[in-house]
Amino acid sequence: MVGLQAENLAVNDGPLTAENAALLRPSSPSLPLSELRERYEADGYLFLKQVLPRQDVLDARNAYFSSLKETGVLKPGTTPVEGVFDPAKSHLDYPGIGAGHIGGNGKPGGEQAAAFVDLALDAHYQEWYDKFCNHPALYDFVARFADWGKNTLNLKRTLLRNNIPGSKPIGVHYDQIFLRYGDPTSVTAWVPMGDVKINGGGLIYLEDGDKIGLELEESFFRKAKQAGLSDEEAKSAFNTNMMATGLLSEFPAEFAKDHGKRWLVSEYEAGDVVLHKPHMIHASTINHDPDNVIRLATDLRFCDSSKPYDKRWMNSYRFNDGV
Ligand SMILES: O=C(O)CCC(=O)C(=O)O
Ligand SMILES: [Fe+2]
Repeated sequence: MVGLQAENLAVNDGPLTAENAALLRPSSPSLPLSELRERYEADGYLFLKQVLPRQDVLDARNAYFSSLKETGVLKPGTTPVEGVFDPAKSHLDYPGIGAGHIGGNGKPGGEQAAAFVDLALDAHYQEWYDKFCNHPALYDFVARFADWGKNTLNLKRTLLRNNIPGSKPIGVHYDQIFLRYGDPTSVTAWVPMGDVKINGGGLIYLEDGDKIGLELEESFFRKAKQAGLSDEEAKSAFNTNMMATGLLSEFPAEFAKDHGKRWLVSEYEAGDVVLHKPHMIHASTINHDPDNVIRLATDLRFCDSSKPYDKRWMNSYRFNDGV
């Protein structure tokens, strides 16, 4: 495995090296549940190796890129499942949904990009995608892990994120900001759809990020209350204390340094899934895959339907859906 010395392992504002990064801790899904739960509580994440059948993930990757092929995004002579970006093209003409921007989630790109963006959105409504998002291997695992049984609800709103090499990755955030009408017990499952090299644009987690996220949330709430808002208003006012997009920062390296923490990084294999807590701070690296492989991933969110959950997440993703 290529470790932290991988060439060009970087975030928006600079390189990740042994100075400011370390490796994510992998866990086998067959470990005792008590051990897996302890890790999730202590780390804020649980990096599950091979919890989905690899071939099912590759089939979904194949379906996705087959549907986008006609836009010319793929390198001639390569197969859809490889998902190799055509080096003759500019990533600006293939903007990723939900990559550089969340919160203000309007349609990215101009005229030139429209066909690609429309098809990338369309994928969210395909049968193969619905099946993938509801894969019993993951659903059953989460139902047991969270101990929610039949109350385990897989929220319908998901984002299929295609990070083309060189495009702008998502900034620093925690998910509760976007699920703020729900109980803060939801579980996000970040699902890479294909192998992702360590410098191929995978998700990264801040060491002790759950604790820091919780502290930030409390301070946002305090500030909103001090400004004279009611509890309900304070909830929706979190955004007024941060960037308009709901992000905490566009500069992961600086953010980690300011908090005296490192980013935890990894390569991922098709079939791996990372579960993370609603206040766990994360971001993404820039896709610098040396073979120009497009990083594709989706994020699924599970919650306990017997508790309040964010109803805005019960519809499939649309542009400008206000989340
Ligand atoms: O895939 C990404 O770049 C972002 C994913 C994310 O933020 C999440 O799964 O919560
Ligand atoms: Fe997130």
